[in-house]
Amino acid sequence: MSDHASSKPDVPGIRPYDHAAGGWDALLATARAIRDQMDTPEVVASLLETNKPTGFDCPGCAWGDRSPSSTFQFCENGAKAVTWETTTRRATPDFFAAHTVTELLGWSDYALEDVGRLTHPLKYDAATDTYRQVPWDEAFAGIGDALRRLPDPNAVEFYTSGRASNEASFLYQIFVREYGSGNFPDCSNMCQEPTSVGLPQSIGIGKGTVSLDDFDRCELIISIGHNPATNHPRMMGTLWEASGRGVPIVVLNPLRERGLERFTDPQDTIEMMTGGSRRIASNYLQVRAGGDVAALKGIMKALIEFYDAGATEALDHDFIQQHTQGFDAVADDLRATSWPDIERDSGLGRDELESVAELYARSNATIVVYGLGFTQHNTGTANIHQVVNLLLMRGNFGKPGAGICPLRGHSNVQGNRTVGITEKPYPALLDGIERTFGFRPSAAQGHDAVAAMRAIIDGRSKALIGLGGSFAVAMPDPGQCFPAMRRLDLTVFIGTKPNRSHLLAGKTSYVLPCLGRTERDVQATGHQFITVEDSMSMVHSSLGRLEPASPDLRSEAAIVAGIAKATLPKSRVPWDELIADYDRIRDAIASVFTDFGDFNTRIRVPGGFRLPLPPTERIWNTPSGRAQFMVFDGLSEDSQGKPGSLRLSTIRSHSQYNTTIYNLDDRYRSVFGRRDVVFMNKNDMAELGIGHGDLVDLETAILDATASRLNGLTAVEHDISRGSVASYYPEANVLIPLEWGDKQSGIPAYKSVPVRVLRAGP
Ligand SMILES: Nc1nc2c(c(=O)[nH]1)N[C@H]1C(S)=C(S)[C@@H](COP(=O)(O)OP(=O)(O)OC[C@H]3O[C@@H](n4cnc5c(=O)[nH]c(N)nc54)[C@H](O)[C@@H]3O)O[C@H]1N2
Ligand SMILES: Nc1nc2c(c(=O)[nH]1)N[C@H]1C(S)=C(S)[C@@H](COP(=O)(O)OP(=O)(O)OC[C@H]3O[C@@H](n4cnc5c(=O)[nH]c(N)nc54)[C@H](O)[C@@H]3O)O[C@H]1N2
Ligand SMILES: [Mo]
Repeated sequence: MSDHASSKPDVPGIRPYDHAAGGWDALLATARAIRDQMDTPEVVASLLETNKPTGFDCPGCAWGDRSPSSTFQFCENGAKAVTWETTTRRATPDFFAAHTVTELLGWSDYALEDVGRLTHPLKYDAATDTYRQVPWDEAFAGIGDALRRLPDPNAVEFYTSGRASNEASFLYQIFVREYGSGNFPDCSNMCQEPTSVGLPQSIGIGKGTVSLDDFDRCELIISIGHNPATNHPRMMGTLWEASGRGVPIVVLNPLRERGLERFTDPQDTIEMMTGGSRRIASNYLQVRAGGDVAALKGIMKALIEFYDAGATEALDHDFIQQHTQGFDAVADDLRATSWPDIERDSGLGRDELESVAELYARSNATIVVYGLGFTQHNTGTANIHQVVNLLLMRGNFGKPGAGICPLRGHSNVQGNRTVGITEKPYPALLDGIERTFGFRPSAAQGHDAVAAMRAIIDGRSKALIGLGGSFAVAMPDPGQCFPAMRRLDLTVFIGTKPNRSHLLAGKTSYVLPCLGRTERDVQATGHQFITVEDSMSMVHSSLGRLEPASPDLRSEAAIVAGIAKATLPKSRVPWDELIADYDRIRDAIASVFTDFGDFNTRIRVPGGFRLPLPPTERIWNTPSGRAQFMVFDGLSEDSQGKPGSLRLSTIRSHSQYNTTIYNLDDRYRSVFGRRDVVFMNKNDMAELGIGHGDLVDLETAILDATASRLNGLTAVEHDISRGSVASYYPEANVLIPLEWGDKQSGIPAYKSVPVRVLRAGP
């Protein structure tokens, strides 16, 4: 980009940023976050407790941790997540009395959360259009009463955002199932659902199979559709080390992301002092948005061609024979797929794909890691199948240094699933609940996120409870979702800071403030810790030590229990006993889920324990007892876009956490102080007659769908593949129809929306 940057016109807020990711600028940004949000030394010192065995689990991401003895790992965005929670600002009842909900709806997402931590339970008062303080008991009684009065438990949606601890999520799902609902829309439905659905079909479990030790031993990393310097910053240390060992790193991403190109490790004194950096990607393939199936098929086709030409070591024949099923059908499909089609749909050259196949054929231990750029597509589940096909071809499961690594989003989204937050109940879960609590929940499938929002829009669902998060803002199509929320009979949000979803108050609405991870949680038997599961299936404890933001906060687990007791006076669950001592919740978890045997002992070993992952022992819990090659007929779903449309990817800036906006900079992409931009390829711009800095409108261009528009963006020339454009989430969600997504997993295709870019009218 920088070579022609000088010839481009000046655009406010767009300044070339040429440094490697990390380095001094990351330290400075951390210092700024601390200065802006925290002003007591005790709180600043708490940062050093992040991810230590005696400290709290970082709420920033779900990347694994090194051995328990390791020192504090520096991470700019982890520090931002912590400072955002430990801020000294407060959203008090006085604040809410002074601002009507209508007024607050006009504030930006950034301004809303920046008010600070919620301090008291609140109830919406329609007469004054304000949230008013309400005593906890009154809030619980009101919610219980409203839930009991609803004629059908399945008319209530129970949303979970992935920060909730194992203990809180477990109690929540037990409560919901005893109440009689099976509706569990959750944030996992929006990020890794294709993994949860597709991976079990392929290898018998819906989780990643690698550990951090595997990264020390791998010979090749293939990294698809994620932006680790921003979203999984602790992963940068791992990639940096692998690069230092000379491991090739192949990147598939439409955008050139700085952190995937070069990284200066703030932990490395020499690099910091000399201004040095390390290359991350050895091969950077700028795939077209939505072109990953085509790219993977290209790599696999090349592999088959090497094999057919006599290089039989290109495939792991013994593994395919002993452990898999369906290889021939996949090989036939690849032979029948033409290179010109692969090149057109992937946007990549045959030579680029063949070079990757050569690297892959030479590697004895390959890890594929992927994020949302790979999952949030109409072909999300098919993408997972294809990448597993690739790994199976060379036996990359059940040996050191090899495997699959889906990057989970929220710090405990994987744990939420493990302890039973799922709209698809399975027999072992129902048996376990019956064994432990003496009731058998319904086996019926409930609503996932899209189905839940559809039911709210259609008026079939009457109430929404949100354990964290900002459901309405996270979903596509706010034009439909926002007004529908306000028609609900009851909304309840358990959160730490005010956000837009809280303001979309239904007829009766409560906002209940909870403790964050960093804060001391004291119950009847004393100071409690909670547990979480990271992307590597490691379960470990997290202990908050800070003084709570307000004496009126309660833990998420205690709030769930309060609602449950008020809703189900004859509950079979001993709520008070469980809340008094979280060890008892963990005993119940171990009773329902046999993988958690001896939970309370094993969790006290520093570093915690790993849940079983059968594919790492080459055990395949699939119907055939083998790993399954899966055919996908085709290369992409391009046909659903109107002719001439481009593919829009909605992405995160460096200064946001999902719907939480920390500030308006996106340093690594050279954007400062604004978010109203659309990144475009210069050839696409030339073809459309759009210049760098021009005002444009985006219009959805899906066949048979009504077009919605996002007006007044500034077009920014960027190093992005042809045919692809990118803009920020959540602003761009107006362009995405609710049901635009993967039919198999239900995930919205947030990364692949056909759009037109139009010059803004006068
Ligand atoms: N600081 C911070 N940390 C976070 C979060 C946050 O918002 N802020 N969010 C958390 C959550 S919940 C999640 S799920 C994760 C998200 O972590 P990521 O998966 O890294 O999320 P995105 O920013 O959405 O980035 C996706 C990447 O995919 C690329 N991409 C877009 N379209 C395509 C495509 O068609 N093919 C390919 N191969 N790539 C594509 C984009 O260019 C971008 O680099 O991070 C977690 N961690
Ligand atoms: N267009 C587009 N849309 C997307 C995505 C995308 O890539 N593109 N990504 C999707 C993904 S991956 C996700 S995960 C969703 C995010 O969806 P959510 O998880 O619903 O959203 P967050 O922004 O993480 O939630 C922020 C709120 O959580 C609350 N909170 C913070 N910490 C805590 C805590 O410890 N406990 C509780 N109870 N509450 C807390 C605060 O009140 C804060 O306002 O968005 C999805 N939407
Ligand atoms: Mo996510």
